[in-house]
Amino acid sequence: MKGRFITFEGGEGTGKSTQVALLADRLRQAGMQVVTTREPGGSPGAEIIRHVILSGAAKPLGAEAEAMLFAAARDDHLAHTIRPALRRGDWVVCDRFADSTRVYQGILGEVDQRLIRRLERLVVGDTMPDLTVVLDAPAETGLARARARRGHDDGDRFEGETIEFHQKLRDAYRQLALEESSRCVLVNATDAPERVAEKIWKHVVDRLGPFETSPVLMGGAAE
Ligand code: Z5A
Repeated sequence: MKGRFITFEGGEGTGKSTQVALLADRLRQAGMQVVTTREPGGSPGAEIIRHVILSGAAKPLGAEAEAMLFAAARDDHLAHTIRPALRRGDWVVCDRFADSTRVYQGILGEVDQRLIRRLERLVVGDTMPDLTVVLDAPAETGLARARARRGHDDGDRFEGETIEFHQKLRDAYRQLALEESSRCVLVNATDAPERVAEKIWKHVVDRLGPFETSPVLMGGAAE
């Protein structure tokens, strides 16, 4: 596979979708072909599974069954979107990936770690991200952003969880970033979006650069 694979992780409202779009713009300016995608979803089959999970229809089946559904969606997403793009040499920037299963189902849902690891090995294999950006913000900050964006709409399956759930989620992501520091970078997501994007860009250049592009495109505001 010739392309590069970057994933974004973090709790709700930490700004993953915002930063996926900003990073994709920046990579395109630097001359890369970029595919942006998301999980659950990102391919027609996986989008159907997304609907089933986020509607809450699968919740009564338990966290183990949800882990299997996320894995099935990921398998379709990898086969139809991610691996073809990487084979073309594109950069794939994905909003959530296998770390979400590790954290939501494995740690918060208390699904047996052996099942989580086996599913990951089976489905993801060696298509692990080259870089994972873990966005970090207090649970209250993320939830307030998500609530403001949502307006009067009901939240999805996970947005209905308690504040303690979202605090544990944050701790689990911080721990993951520490344990997998060769792949992950932890980025403070409480600053303005452009400033967060600048920090992420520096990590991308540092870990995956240099790019064959003009110094002007590589620059940007100071830290
Ligand atoms: N899930 C799982 O359990 N297992 C798995 O394996 C996978 C997923 C893959 C997917 O929900 C759910 O599935 C997710 C985990 C679970 N559960 N939850 N909750 P989703 O895709 O619908 O939602 P999400 O992934 O949690 O993302 P989000 O809540 O939509 O938030 P976000 O992408 O991190 O943030 P955003 O959309 O970029 O920004 C949210 C708002 O804040 C928006 O109005 C922005 O304009 C604003 N924003 C963004 N950045 C900033 C900054 N820096 N300052 C101020 N305001 C900002």
